[in-house]
Amino acid sequence: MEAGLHDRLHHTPSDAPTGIVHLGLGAFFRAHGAIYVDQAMQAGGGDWGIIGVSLKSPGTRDRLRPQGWAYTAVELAPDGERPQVVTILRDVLVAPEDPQAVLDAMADPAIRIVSLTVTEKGYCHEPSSGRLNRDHPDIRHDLDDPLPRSAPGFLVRALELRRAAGVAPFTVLCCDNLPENGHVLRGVVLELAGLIDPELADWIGAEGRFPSTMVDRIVPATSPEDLDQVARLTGLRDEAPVMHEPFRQWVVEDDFVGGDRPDLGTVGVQLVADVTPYEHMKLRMLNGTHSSLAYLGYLGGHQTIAETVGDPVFSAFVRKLWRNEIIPALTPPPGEDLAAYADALHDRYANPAIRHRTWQIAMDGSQKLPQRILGTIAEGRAAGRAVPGLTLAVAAWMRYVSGVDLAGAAIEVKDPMADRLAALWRDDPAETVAGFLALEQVFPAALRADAGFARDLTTALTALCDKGAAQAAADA
Ligand code: CS2
Repeated sequence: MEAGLHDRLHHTPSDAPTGIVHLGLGAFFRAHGAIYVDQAMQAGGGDWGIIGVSLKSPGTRDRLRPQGWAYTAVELAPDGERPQVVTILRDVLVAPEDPQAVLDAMADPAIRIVSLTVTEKGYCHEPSSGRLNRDHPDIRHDLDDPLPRSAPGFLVRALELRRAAGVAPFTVLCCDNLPENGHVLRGVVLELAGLIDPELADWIGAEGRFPSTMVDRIVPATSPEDLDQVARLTGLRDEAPVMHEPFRQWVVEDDFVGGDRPDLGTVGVQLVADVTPYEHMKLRMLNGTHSSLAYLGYLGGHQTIAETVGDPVFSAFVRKLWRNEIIPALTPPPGEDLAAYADALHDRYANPAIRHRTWQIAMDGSQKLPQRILGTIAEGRAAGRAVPGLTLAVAAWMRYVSGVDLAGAAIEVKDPMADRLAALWRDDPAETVAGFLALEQVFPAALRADAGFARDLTTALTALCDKGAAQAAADA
């Protein structure tokens, strides 16, 4: 064991000042944004140390604190593992324990960026429309109580403190897999602020910046076996490592308050004027097929994405999805070849070193399907293009959230709408489909009103339940 790694892991050496508060300190951010910022600081200095905030539980803070907030990030390539130690975190706060401490950190003039990875459901919006869900219990709480619970609540209350103190707003940097994520978050924040104080909303609207971003790196949840693997690899017991694939991409709209940001361009971040084509490409080609493979793969008995695309039926299925259903609806971003992008995705999925569970990706489908799959289906149908594979994927989601797999075994469904979704299952597939298509929060109006889609979905659901996931995918 080299002494340097041990020293860095247990005694954080850098005392560079903080400039970023990050909400949602999950594995993804620690394996993606945090590494980019760490490298940008190593390359060019700056005062962009990060204060991480866990919005729910203290686990990550408790594991990182004895390590001086440092952790190992392990790149898992098919030909071996490469660990590095990341020392960009300066502190970790746990919002439910002390929301005031989080607000104080966000209101500090030294902080110029608040970034977020709080997952789709953390924005408390309606996935089909992107609007704030005013009935969300956390939003109802945050309207009355200046100590917030929700991510939008923290943003609004911290901006309120900055305005009162005469401090410029921070840039809000959304790093979740939502379409036009900065734009959607801006809308949610302005709506919530408007309900609290319309003048505050005007100020945020005029002075605030919410650049959209496209983020990409496959980062499965860290498992207990991963901790052992890291210990074997580095000779050190790290209680909070992250495991990630080699590939990474971050495309960021270059629109920051006062132009103030880390020098991300030097470490490979693409700074562009319009992120939309990149977002569409990534959400529909990667996340859309990820979710499709998660539901069908799970119902077909596969534990991971690598296992699923290792099955020739699902490998052919996903290639057909890209070629016939997804790529025809996309405008490629400048310089991107979508067929090559699809081939590269297949290689990434097949990486045997990454154990990305179908069950993990299947989580929160009600929040993910609109931007990943339903938009492509709606556009395909409007253009008269057949979309049988994606329709089958939606049918597989419906079966999955019923809570019972095709062999009759229980599924542990994780979704904010889980109870409502499970209650929609009927013995008659047409009735099940009718119940699901009435969900305004999930299905866009064009699909809810499309009788042909209801018929195709019923046929797909029937095929799935009669023939099983693999045969239905082979026939789609
Ligand atoms: C995955 C994503 O869990 C999921 O829903 O589709 O986390 C995916 O791995 C990342 O977006 C890849 O960039």
